Amino acid sequence: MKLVLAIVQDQDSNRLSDALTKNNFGATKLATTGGFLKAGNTTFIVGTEDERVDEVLGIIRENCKAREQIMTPSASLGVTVDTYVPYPIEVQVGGATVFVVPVENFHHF
Ligand code: 2BA
Repeated sequence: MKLVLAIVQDQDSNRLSDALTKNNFGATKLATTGGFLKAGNTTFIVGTEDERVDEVLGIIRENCKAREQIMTPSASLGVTVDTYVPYPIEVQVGGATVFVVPVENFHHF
């Protein structure tokens, strides 16, 4: 058995949730925050049999789009405030960041 952890953009989360449910995957959604943009994103936890992992990955790929996001870097340590000009930069986010990890035990009481 495997655990698929997929970090996706909030805009894709309902569509992905519907697609997983329609295909009989059990999924849990967590409201999470990206470390770099400090913006909300959604993490899906999907436990599934090894032979269905590729199917989950296909569903994630089909339902999650890459998007450009603008961020304005904030002044950080080591930068003199007088000389610091926070130019906005464009960052490409997603479609999805996915980890597949082995499950040692699964219990459903
Ligand atoms: P964030 O950490 O908010 O990152 C958003 C996007 O910013 C990233 O998109 C990437 O394009 C860019 N980015 C991240 N760190 C950067 C850096 N040090 N310098 C320049 N650009 C940087 P994605 O790669 O698609 O990641 C989307 C979200 O997935 C991330 O949101 C984070 O929540 C999660 N994630 C990505 N890689 C991860 C990892 N290795 N472990 C855990 N979570 C991860």
